[in-house]
Amino acid sequence: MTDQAGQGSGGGVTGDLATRGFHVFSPGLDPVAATDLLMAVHATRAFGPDLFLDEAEFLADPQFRGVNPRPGRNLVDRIDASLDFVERDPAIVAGLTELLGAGYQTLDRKLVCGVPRDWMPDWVQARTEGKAVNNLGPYIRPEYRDITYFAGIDFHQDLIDHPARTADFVTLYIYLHPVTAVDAPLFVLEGSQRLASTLFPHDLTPGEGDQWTYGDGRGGSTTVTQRMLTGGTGYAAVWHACTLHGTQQDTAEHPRLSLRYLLARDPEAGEVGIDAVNRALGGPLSLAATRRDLAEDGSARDTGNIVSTIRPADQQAG
Ligand SMILES: O=C(O)CCC(=O)C(=O)O
Repeated sequence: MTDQAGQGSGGGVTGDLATRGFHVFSPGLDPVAATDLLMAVHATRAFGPDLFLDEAEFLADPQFRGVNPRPGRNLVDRIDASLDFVERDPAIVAGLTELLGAGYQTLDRKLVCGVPRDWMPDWVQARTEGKAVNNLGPYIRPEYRDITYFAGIDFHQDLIDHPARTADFVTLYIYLHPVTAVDAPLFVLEGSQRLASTLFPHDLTPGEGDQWTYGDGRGGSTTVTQRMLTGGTGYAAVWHACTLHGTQQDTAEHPRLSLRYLLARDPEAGEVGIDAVNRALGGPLSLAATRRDLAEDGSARDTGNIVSTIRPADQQAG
């Protein structure tokens, strides 16, 4: 087993993003406020199998695009609980200001649900088996698509959803309850940001213990270290848009509920932390096309799923 090196903040937000590709805020955010939000989320619907469409309803009009939260259909914008415990937390604000500038921009904020396998109808399980990106939005009733639902997602960069955009943004991810190995914790590949933007699915070969060899498709490669991000209510981590990360399917009996923000550099700022981080990367900061696993209709082709091959015994706390 590796040590718990990643659970704290090694070199501050900018330093950690430069060396590791991610930073864990220690201590995390107010657990009472996070629990208030969690309870408010649970009050909005019965989390369980009834979230799903019937197969016949799905087949009548399959929709693979436009199934995530969006303006006008985003639970965080109408929920009866405050997000100030995140957005006004002094350590979060200071860290993001150092990294992105005082006028950093919120590109997106939403709730993410890791869906337990037991909830999934057989026909959905059959459609998601072996797929790399199991965003369940297409199979969820439209009125519940104000949250993103995952049955795991393979190692990817968050640049994946932003073709042609520069990697001038980060993801802030917050657990709303304790997350252990069975609750679909985030796995990050420490050091993977070094290869800058690369095409999904990624070239990853398992190595010794928690190491992987990661190729950039341009002739370069590096060794990266798998870290599992587990923690209590209010656990908060931030990662670079080029840092590889993913989740396995939730194997607990309850969903994993998290908050996810995308936060971008202040366009008016002078030199900020992410500029130095990005100058040190060994490759392009954007890609015109970020993935090659999608069919014409937006559905995912069967490309396998690398993160799901990590066995529980190999899981190392990050
Ligand atoms: O919450 C999850 O299961 C996956 C989240 C993730 O990787 C992402 O939002 O980029």
